Amino acid sequence: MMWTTTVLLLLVPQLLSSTDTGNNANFNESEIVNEDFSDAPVKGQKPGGVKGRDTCSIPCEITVKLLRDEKHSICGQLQQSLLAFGRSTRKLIRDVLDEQQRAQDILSSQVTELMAKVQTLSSEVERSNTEMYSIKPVQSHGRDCSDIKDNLLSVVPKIPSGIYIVHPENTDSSFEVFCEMDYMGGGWTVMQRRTDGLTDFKRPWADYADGFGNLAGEHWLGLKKLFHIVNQKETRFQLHVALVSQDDVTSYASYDDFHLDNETQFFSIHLGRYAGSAGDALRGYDQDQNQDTAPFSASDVDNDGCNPSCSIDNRTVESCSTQHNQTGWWFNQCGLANLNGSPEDAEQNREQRTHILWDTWRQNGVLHVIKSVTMKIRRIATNN
Ligand SMILES: *[C@@H]1O[C@H](CO)[C@@H](O)[C@H](O)[C@H]1NC(C)=O
Ligand SMILES: *[C@@H]1O[C@H](CO)[C@@H](O)[C@H](O)[C@H]1NC(C)=O
Ligand SMILES: *[C@@H]1O[C@H](CO)[C@@H](O)[C@H](O)[C@H]1NC(C)=O
Ligand SMILES: *[C@@H]1O[C@H](CO)[C@@H](O)[C@H](O)[C@H]1NC(C)=O
Ligand SMILES: [Ca+2]
Repeated sequence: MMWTTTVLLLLVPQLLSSTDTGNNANFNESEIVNEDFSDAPVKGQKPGGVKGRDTCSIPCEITVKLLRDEKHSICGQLQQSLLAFGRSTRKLIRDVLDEQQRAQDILSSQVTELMAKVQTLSSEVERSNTEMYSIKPVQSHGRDCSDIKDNLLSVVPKIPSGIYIVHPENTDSSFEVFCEMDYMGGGWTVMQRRTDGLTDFKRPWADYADGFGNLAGEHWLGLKKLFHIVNQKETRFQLHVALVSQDDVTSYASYDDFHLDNETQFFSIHLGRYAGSAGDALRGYDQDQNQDTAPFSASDVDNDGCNPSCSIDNRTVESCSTQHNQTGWWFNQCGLANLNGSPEDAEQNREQRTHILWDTWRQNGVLHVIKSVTMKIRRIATNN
């Protein structure tokens, strides 16, 4: 662009001066060029050969010669300039085209990249929708997954795991839950699942009360729904915590009388007797660490027993939820269990209490690195 402007600026005075020597006011570019071409081979031609309107005497002839020479040289320059201009214009156009091509190439590679990303995402979505059991909740009502299992067992030989609608006794509410029908005899209502860390568990009280996440994947069923299930008349529930370590070692902790107090009581947890292979982390090693009967805390509701503060690992802690990456749990002076932490990756800082914590599951004193956990409940047959 710069170059073009410069050429034009250089050309303008020359063109103007050519006009002065040629047909006044009636300037015709192509005429000049033509004239120049016809002049070019006539170098050294006799002065008398000048065409044109002039009928001059000798001094006039000299003037004509001078003018002719001047015109000739100007026309030569002009021709060269035009040729150069043409070359440059072609180069410029080539450059512009090249640049456009490059831009187009970059754009199309970006488009390709985006398309690939979209494809990955949609296949990811498809996979999480189809790979995990049934997408649509099964329209088979029961009070909880144990009840559904009992109701269906006489009708179908094999009951699939998946999302079912339940309607606990003495409540107005019915809602979806994930039922595990294969694991350990089936009939399990899943109340929490942590597997890939993709669901945000940094949540306020309202979310822990109502539930969040994706029932077929990571989720927290919600304290209100859980309360409805475990507080049905003449039922008793078992809580089963299933842990998987990074090395694919599994273990469990089981409690035989799991129930919650109501929301006024901040859904305090009650456990019953422990059995299992992972250790009783919910009770810990001494009374200070016991979470049995502890009320629930979240990032914005503090019932954690650190009032105003606790000393944990020589650090002053005012909020266990903050200490545990803003998750909700039945903290009691924080304690040794929090299954709502993040699935741990190997590089993560062990000093921080942000991962899935079950402090009694150790091998030779070393904590297992927990990559996934499921909390599920099932009715226990009562003797009557
Ligand atoms: C300019 O020259 C062309 C070609 O010789 C001619 O057709 C045209 O009429 C001329 N224009 C003027 C304004 O003289
Ligand atoms: C804290 O929680 C967020 C959201 O779930 C997560 O992305 C982050 O990795 C967690 N931090 C740690 C240190 O685990
Ligand atoms: C919650 O439980 C307490 C103690 O059992 C009871 O006094 C209170 O009325 C209950 N609140 C609701 C809203 O049911
Ligand atoms: C806490 O401090 C005491 C005394 O300063 C020290 O002996 C102990 O090892 C510390 N504990 C931790 C977990 O850092
Ligand atoms: Ca506190």
